[in-house]
Amino acid sequence: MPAYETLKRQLSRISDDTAHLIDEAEKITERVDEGFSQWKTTCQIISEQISEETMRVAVVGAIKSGKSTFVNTLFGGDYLKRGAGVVTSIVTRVRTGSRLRATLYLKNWDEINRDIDQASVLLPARKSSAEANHADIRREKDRQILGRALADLAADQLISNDTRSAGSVLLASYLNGYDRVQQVVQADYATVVFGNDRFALHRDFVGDDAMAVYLNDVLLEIDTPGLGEGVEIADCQGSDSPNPLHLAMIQDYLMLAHLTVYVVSSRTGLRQADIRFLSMIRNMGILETVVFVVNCDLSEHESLDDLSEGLRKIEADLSLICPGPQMFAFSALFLLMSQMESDLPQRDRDRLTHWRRETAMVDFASAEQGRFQQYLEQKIRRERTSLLLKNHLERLEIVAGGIGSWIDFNLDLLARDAGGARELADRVHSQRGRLERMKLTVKNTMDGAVSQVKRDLKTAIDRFFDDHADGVVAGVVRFVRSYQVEMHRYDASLLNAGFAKTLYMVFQEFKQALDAHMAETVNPLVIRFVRSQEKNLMGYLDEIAGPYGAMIDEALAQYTNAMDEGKVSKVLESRPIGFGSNLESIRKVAGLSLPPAAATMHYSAQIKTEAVMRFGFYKIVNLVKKTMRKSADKVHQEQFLALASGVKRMKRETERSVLFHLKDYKENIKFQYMLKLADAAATVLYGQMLERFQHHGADLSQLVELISEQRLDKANVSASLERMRSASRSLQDKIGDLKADLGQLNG
Ligand SMILES: Nc1nc2c(ncn2[C@@H]2O[C@H](COP(=O)(O)OP(=O)(O)OP(=O)(O)O)[C@@H](O)[C@H]2O)c(=O)[nH]1
Ligand SMILES: [Mg+2]
Repeated sequence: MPAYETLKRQLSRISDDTAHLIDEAEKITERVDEGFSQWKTTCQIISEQISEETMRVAVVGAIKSGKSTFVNTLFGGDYLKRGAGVVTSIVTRVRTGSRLRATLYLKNWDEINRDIDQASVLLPARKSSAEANHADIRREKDRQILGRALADLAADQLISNDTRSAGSVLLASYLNGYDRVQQVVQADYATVVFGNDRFALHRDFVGDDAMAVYLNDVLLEIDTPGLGEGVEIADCQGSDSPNPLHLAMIQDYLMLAHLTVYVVSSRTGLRQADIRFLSMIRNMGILETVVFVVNCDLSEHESLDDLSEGLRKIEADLSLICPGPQMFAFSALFLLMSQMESDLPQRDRDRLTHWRRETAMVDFASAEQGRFQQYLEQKIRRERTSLLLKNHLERLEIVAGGIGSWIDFNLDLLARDAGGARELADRVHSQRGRLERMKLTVKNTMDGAVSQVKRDLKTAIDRFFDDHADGVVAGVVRFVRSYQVEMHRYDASLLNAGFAKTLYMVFQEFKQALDAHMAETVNPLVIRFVRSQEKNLMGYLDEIAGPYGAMIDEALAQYTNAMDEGKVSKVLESRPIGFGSNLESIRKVAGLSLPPAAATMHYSAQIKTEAVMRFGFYKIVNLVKKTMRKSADKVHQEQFLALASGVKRMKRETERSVLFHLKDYKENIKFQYMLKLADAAATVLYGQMLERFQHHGADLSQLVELISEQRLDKANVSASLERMRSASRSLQDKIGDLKADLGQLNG
């Protein structure tokens, strides 16, 4: 059985050969034909997409559960830093490549400045300076202002290491890293590449928060077979990070993943953070793509019995969220060390030797690891082959079949004398009229269906974001309104640092809580909703198109009959026209993607600082005026009241901005994504229908003309056509064989 890589190359060659055959056919008719160019485009798209077809595997789990160690075992070496303990969480994608290379994808300046704007809402210093026009970290003045503001907060002990808010951490990281990255960040998306000998250096960048904050993600290409071409494994750090932005980054990857490996450490078992994360996965509607790997710490368990007991407990806990979980238990570190034994330092080698003495546990773990390996390989095989089969080979079959029929028909035509050819062409011509009319009907039906489906999509999206009691928007409003600020916690801060800074801290905490609500509750529901709408869309269009497959074939059969004794090749067996798993390639071709998960948190751009501050500020002025005549207690009380009213305004203003923002977000999902997707899907579908109509190839009148005018060297053309016929037949045979091979791999 040939390997996937070989099959992929075969497919690509078939596609090129088919395109070549179309070129030759074009040469014979001496003209460019619409049908031919349609076919050629198909071949071209297939060639391009085959090499990009990627199966994505997400690896998630709590901090220090062994995700990086596990991913390393898949490539047999310490490529990803273990025990990194980085604060800035980044999705690291790893795949097999021709050489060792780390590519760091940087944010662009707009993204960075937007992050900064978001994080500095209500930051006292911003009020006077860059508020009207947005912050730009490239300006020295802006960096100074931000730096001073952060230093101020630190001096007042409002931010210390354990109370630092996500916002102030982000700002501090951006400022700290600026000097080192300013040369590489660009207005457009830029990358930094560490190849071969410099590979390990990428860790200095990724491992330093101040620089890592400038990254969108990281791709490692490893020059070992790994899991094979076209498989990408993503180490998703930070699934239990308190920073909702990290969760959003992971959600973006999970959305597109074909398989999710959830790593649980046997040392800790399932914890609250795991349950939360898994509930989120469930709400996203992708629990069925999840398998569990329990990373067994061999030092932690006294015996196999003890380990088994732990595993039973984990399985029972998991079952509450994910009934009948698919679970594998082995030690990632043990496996990795065994793989790299000769390169290990003595200390690790001793550890390995020590572990090996635990034969019962080691045997159990190896058996489990083997079981997992088998599972993974099968899963990859299936996923990749079905991507190739459904997305490409079946389309190629239609095109190759079509060009084959065209060759047959023209050979038949050439066998006639000029009169016979003319007569046949006339007959065919009237049949062609029928086909053209039918094409028009199909087009109209499709157009109608697309309008309808777009109307339905709009309605569904509006309803999802409506203000009904159990909707996400109402949920957010409830969250904002019921958020309680424990005022007494800010007593000291009010006295020492004053109103404005205290309000900033209050807002930071509030924003963090609200963002967490967005990431954990709103995003999964939105994602699930969008996925279900995508599914409806595809199903609906398929339903519309399905019957046309048979109708087109019937019309083509009549067309063939009209050519009576023209021994035209068999009509393709009727196959329903459909998308299969094409959604992803439709997105790719149309350049569409859902707004990133973090988009739900971008509401703070709408917050008008003055609206929150004005009242409080007025109070403060009053306060200062009266301070002289008041007791300390009284002053404190008034400060307290000022803060209380500031908080009230903050909540009201946030609610307003969130509502405004979600409306905007809704319209984006509608117009920038779903409706465009509907159009793109319909275009693809219509193209597939045209391809089918095209089955008997180009308009024949040109060739008949050439024959009757005797401008065509019949013998010559016949010889070319004969050559093409044998090429076409061998092509179709190859397609048949490849289909069988892929089918077998898939089975
Ligand atoms: N004793 C023991 N240690 C392990 C095992 N697996 C991983 N470790 C160690 O545990 C530490 C954390 O493992 P990582 O693979 O970095 O965990 P992670 O999930 O990637 O951690 P974060 O990326 O920080 O969330 C590392 O020092 C590993 O060497 C194991 O099976 N046994
Ligand atoms: Mg890690």
